[in-house]
Amino acid sequence: MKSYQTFVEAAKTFAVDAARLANSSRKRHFSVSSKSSVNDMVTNVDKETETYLVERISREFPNDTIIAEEGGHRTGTSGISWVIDPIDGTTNFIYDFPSCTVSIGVQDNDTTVAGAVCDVMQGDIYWAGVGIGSFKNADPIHVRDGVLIENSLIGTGFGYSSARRIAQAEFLASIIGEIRDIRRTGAASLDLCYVAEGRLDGYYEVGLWPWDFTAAALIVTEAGGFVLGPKGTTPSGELTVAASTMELASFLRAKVVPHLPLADA
Ligand code: LIP
Repeated sequence: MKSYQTFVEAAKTFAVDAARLANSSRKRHFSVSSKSSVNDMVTNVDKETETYLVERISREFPNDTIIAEEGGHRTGTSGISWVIDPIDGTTNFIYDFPSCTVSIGVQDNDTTVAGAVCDVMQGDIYWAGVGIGSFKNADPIHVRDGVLIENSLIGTGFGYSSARRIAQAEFLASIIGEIRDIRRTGAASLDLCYVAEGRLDGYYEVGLWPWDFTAAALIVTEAGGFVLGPKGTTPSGELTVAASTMELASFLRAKVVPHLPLADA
């Protein structure tokens, strides 16, 4: 098997090149269609960027599995999986709102060993490898230290069905008085990278997909942060939590879990 460093470098290169491709289409007219609901949109740029990534990964890593948001799945034999979101934050991309990324996670069986998240509009590349730390471009990044729960800035997001969004907003109202404030960027992978670099103290969301969080969860933990799921430390569609301290991560999980399945449509 290739070294994990090979996957780190490849994920970074693929993410940067795919983000450049997506960004070149940003000012051009593009087609928009909806998926699970009228709010769950996808553009031809999502699909073209995914096709680019699937073709490049398949060419350079022909025996690896690919798991991709817009359906570009390939089944491999190597035990290595590439988990890709061609544009995380599609709504933002459509509105030219500055928060969308290309996210690429690499897993060895079920363990994430490399992750790269490229901010499409800013061009910044967040990346990490298991055991080597987290970086933004060439600079090491680390979570913000010493935050108190009542002073914490928390990111979150909302799903696509009205029932789910109402339940998520009602939950948010129940905790917003116990924290500093919330931020809602519209791209889970970027929220998680913001935790890794200290722009956010914590983040929680229900209803995500593996391509939203696989790469950025590693970037959080390699930056000294903590990632939790509904039980244990594996994030999932049921619940993804990240924070600079285990105390804050545990606080957020303890608040959300009694309300699950918050994500139910
Ligand atoms: C988005 C997530 C975001 C969530 C949005 C949406 P997409 O992913 O990154 O955190 O709140 O509802 O799911 O669909 O833009 O790739």
